[in-house]
Amino acid sequence: MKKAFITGITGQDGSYLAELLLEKGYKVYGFVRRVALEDTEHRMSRIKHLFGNDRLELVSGSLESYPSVYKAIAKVRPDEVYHLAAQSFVSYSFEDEFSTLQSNISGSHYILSAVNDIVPKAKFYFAASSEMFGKVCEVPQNEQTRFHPRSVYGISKSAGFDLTRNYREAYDLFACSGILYNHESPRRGFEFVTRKITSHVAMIKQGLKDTLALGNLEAQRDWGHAKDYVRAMWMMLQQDKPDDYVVCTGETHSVRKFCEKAFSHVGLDYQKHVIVDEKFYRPAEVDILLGDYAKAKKVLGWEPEISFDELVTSMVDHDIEYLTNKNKATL
Ligand code: G4F
Repeated sequence: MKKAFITGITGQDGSYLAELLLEKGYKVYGFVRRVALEDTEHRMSRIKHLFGNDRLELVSGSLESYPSVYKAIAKVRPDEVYHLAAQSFVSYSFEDEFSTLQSNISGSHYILSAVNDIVPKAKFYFAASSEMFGKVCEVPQNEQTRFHPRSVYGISKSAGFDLTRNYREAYDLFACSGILYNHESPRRGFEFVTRKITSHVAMIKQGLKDTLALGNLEAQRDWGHAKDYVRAMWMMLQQDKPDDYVVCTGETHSVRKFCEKAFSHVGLDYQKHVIVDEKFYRPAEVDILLGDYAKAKKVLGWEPEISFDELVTSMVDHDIEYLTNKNKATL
């Protein structure tokens, strides 16, 4: 039985990836912090439904400690490693540059080094990001597009991408990076703009709130569904050769457009509820992201299956249902 090791298993992508790998017959090991094990109700909410599966095991440790990462890899000896864990909220990276750089770069370095030392034949996936393109020098972006990150988060992902490529070139590790564009779902954290919008749509619809304060409504993103994107991660590790791939939908929409769709899905006019608050503006913005997934399509046979409309409506429907079941508790 193949063994997969996932960092970030309690997050949106980790939970969908764990489901996919369990369906495919893998034994799945999730690397989690001890605090998460002690607070399963909140921190494990996305994977709680998988707990009955005896092919899922959680290994406690911290990406901030090399010995802890080393011990976990030595214990599991995985065939495939998916490194998804990171401080992934771009806004926060402006507030605490140092911890974002420290945890994102060192965490990636520790795990690459441990994998290379202990299981050099394992296949490794790094969750890179379209934030690396930042102030884009071309539209659409592809694997050849030059990076110009606009946040410490983007810088940390560029460093992780370079580390991953270097382990591939210097030590022959089967190491791939997925340059993933924004990907969302009903499991998205509430701090990201899509879920902030859909959760507020639900609360406004139920009469629990009246306004939604946002920052830059003109920013454009290539938004896909996380479920489609974890499939691409797995496909990268099933190839004969390691490589890097852009994973996106090839469509871009503004935050304003997302609002319009989400509010109109429940018969509301976003213009009556959305207000702009400058405190949500970033010191440096990524104005537009639009990817070209031609390489992933050609080499992996990957294509997104869930449309932008389905993404928006499924998130709104989920949040409405959630509120209804919670007897109108706030989201
Ligand atoms: O949802 P966001 O916070 O996502 P962002 O910054 O694009 O990053 C996400 O996608 C990346 C891939 O490209 C990942 F690497 C990263 O980890 C994360 O998953 O913001 C999207 C856009 C931004 O332009 C932001 O300025 O929405 C704009 N925005 C406007 N008002 C807001 C808000 N974003 C947030 N979070 N909250 C607002 O009130």
